[in-house]
Amino acid sequence: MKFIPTNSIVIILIAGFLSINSFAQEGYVPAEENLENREWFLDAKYGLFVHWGVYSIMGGGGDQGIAEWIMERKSIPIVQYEKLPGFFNPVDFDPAQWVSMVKRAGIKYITITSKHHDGFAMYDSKISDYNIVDATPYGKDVIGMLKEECDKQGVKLFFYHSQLDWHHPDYFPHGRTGEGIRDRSQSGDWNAYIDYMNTQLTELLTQYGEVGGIWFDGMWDKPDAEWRLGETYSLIHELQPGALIGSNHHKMPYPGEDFMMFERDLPGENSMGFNNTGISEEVPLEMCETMNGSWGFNIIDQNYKSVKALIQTMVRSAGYGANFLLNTGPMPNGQIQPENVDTLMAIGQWLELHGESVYGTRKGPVKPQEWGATTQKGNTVYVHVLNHDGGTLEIAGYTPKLKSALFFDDGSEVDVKKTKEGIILTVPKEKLQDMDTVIVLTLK
Ligand code: H79
Repeated sequence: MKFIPTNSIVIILIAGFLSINSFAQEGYVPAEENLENREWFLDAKYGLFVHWGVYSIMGGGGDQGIAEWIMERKSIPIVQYEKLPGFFNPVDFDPAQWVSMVKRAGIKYITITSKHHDGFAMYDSKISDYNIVDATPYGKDVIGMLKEECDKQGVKLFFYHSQLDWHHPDYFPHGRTGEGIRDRSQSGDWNAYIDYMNTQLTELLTQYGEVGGIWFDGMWDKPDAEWRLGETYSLIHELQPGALIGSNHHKMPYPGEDFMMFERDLPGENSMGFNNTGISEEVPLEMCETMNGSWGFNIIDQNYKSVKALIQTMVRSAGYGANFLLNTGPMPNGQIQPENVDTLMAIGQWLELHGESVYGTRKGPVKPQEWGATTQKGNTVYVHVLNHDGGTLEIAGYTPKLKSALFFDDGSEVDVKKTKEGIILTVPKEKLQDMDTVIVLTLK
């Protein structure tokens, strides 16, 4: 091997890690209202993710886990897929019902698909007819209707917007997905596609008043393309300085991004195989999770997680300081699956009693462990015992000065012993709660 000077190795390494996109909105300084919204976001802790589109009609096409990806997974040609909007008629869509359900369930914000990878706009887009108002018999702007109701009831609305687009002719060269869709265009003007996307984002940020933010997805389809992120992020922050931008690109946040998300993973875990980044210390975190194995409506996917499992994931997530964005895929008639409503209400019931230990908290002093997690609010630390048989619970490496230690549910005292390494709590079997045994430590 030829001799390569050390500084060129450094440059080669840096070039390998930093793509053009890494520079994004270089020099971005979040506006005052953006920072306020980040605090609001951190306090909110719990959102509802909504995957709704013309794919919902297909109900997963008979396969578990397939829904909003059906165009790709079943190689449906564009010309055939374009028939779907003609069948989309969600006559039972009642935004007031959605939002009051959300409120009763203790959910603070909704993130809904304005456009998924199939390229179909679920709102009144002027730049393309491939949208719910122009292409469906329903003919109404469900996003606008939902936003109006959210404003009425004080729930924030975020837009999930796919950068990947299997439908648009200028999404070219193609990325790593969608090659089976045989009638995609074989040439195209990439910059025209980015202009199109920026126009749609402008519509979303000017037609509906103030929104919570934009949840980007799909950049991983073409990680090395010139996405002109700096331009897109500046545009969003100019139109709405308070809007929080996040992108599910499976990398550490780029400049201009206001939160970091983890798909189906607690921060720092990599059970999906693509979340192998670090955890940002700079911006708020959010994890998203499905109730079964599908994001969009899937008629046969009964692989539901229990209410207990979902609550415990939410609590562990809060233990990392991360929000929990729980997904539902509404049915093509516009209703949310009754099973999903039941689950959301059961979680809501738990939150009604124990919400204090989740809402408004930040990550606790002890990182989530096998036994549970901790959250903190001022001088109150909540110890969430999630997985324990009762008896002593040693928390190593934590030596707080305690004023009191009480069981959340009945206010009785918790026996605490101090050791050199930490503290030992006694959690008698009869004090164990099914979902989460919360212990409230008040610090001196
Ligand atoms: O909207 C939902 C899904 O439709 C979307 N994100 C959530 C919120 C999603 N798209 N893909 N995935 C979820 C997981 C699949 C990732 C893969 Fe790949 C894309 C596997 C192969 C291509 C990215 C690139 C991860 C590995 C390589």
